[in-house]
Amino acid sequence: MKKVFIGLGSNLQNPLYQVVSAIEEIKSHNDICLLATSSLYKSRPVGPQDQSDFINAVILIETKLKPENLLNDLQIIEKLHSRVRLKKWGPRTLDLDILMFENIIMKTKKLIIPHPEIINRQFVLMPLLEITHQNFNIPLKGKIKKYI
Ligand code: ROI
Repeated sequence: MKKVFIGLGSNLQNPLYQVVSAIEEIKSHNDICLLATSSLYKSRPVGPQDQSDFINAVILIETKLKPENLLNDLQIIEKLHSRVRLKKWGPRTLDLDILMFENIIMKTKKLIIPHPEIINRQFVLMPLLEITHQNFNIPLKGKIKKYI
C-alpha cells in the first residue's frame, strides 16, 4: 500500500459542494482508503483574476493502485463532475491533482510526480501543512517549511 497526497480545487458550480462530494467519491473507491482530510480553504485565484475564488483541500489516501491507474480513476471522478475547464489557468468545476506518491519521482507525458507546482502554490501548501508537519519532506524539494 502506498500513501498518496491529492489536491482538490474548484471555482465553478458550487465549489464547496464539488470538493466535499469529490472527497466522498474518493472515499467510496474500493481500492482507496482515506487517511486524512484537510480543512477547506478559500483563496483568490492564482493566474487570471477575472474568475471566482477557489475552494481547495488536500487529502491523504492509501492505495495499492499504480500512479497511472489512480490518475485514470481521478479523471473519471472529474468527468462525473462534468468538469469544465474553459481555458488553461481559467475556472474549473473540479481539479484533482496527484501531489505526491510515496517518495517516487516520475515524469511521463501524463503525469509528473511530485507535482511540479506544489511549492509555488500556497493553496496547496497550507492544507498540506495542516495534515503533515513543518518538517515534512517534499521529494526533490525538501522541507515544506522552506516554502511557507
Ligand atoms: N487558484 C487557486 N487559488 N486555487 C486553485 O485550485 C487553482 N487552480 C488552478 C489555477 C487556475 C492555476 N489557479 C488556482 O488551476
